[in-house]
Amino acid sequence: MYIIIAILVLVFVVAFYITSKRQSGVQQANANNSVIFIVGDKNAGKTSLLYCLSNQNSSIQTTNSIEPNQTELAKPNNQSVIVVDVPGNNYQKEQFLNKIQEAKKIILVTDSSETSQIGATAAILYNILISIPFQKSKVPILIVLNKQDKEKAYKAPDFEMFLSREIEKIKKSRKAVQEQRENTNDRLRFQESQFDINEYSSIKIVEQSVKDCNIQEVQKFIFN
Ligand SMILES: Nc1nc2c(ncn2[C@@H]2O[C@H](COP(=O)(O)OP(=O)(O)O)[C@@H](O)[C@H]2O)c(=O)[nH]1
Ligand SMILES: [Mg+2]
Repeated sequence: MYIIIAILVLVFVVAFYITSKRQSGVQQANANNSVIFIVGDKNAGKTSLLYCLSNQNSSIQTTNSIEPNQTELAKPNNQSVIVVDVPGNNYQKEQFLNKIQEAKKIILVTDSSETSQIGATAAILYNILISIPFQKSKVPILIVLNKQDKEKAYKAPDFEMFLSREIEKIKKSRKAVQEQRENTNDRLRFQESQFDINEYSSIKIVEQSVKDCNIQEVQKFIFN
């Protein structure tokens, strides 16, 4: 009888040891992975970009953009990077802003043939800039002016001008609110000087066309 109990206890101990080892292994693997977010207005080309990156990789989970799609890419140094396509309805949510601290890098995609996207793009950028994780660690951001193949597509200098105008509008409306409770880490709204993206050394702007998977700049940003 005692022998049976002793054997059972031994089996439990060994099983527990094995599962706990395996779990810590998984946690370690996750810690080594870096996460990159693809954000941007609806129709900007986020999902197209993720498809190009994954090269129609079967690990990609396609949904109707309610939940994030993601893919895992192998880096030359054997580490991997997880790229997440964040759906357009998520940017205002605490949940996304809290997750920024997990992000090693952020790719902000905009349809540069649609000036109507600049307002939404500016709002996403603004929320990232005033988030505590960004202010602490200055996560590198790549702004992709997508759909350069389209005739009407604007270039980087025009984008910078439009963006600055939109950020100023956001600053003004947030200053008008002036509530203490609301986002106390939003110091940007009190900045007297006009918003200038060139003052942020961690932000880079590139012109690109995801359509034919011409995404060299994005790949450089991810893998460097
Ligand atoms: N002309 C052109 N169309 C593009 C480009 N990138 C994406 N699209 C198209 O834009 C639409 C929206 O793309 P999608 O990736 O679904 O955008 P998302 O909503 O940001 O995920 C699709 O019809 C794409 O085929 C591009 O570089 N050029
Ligand atoms: Mg999408």
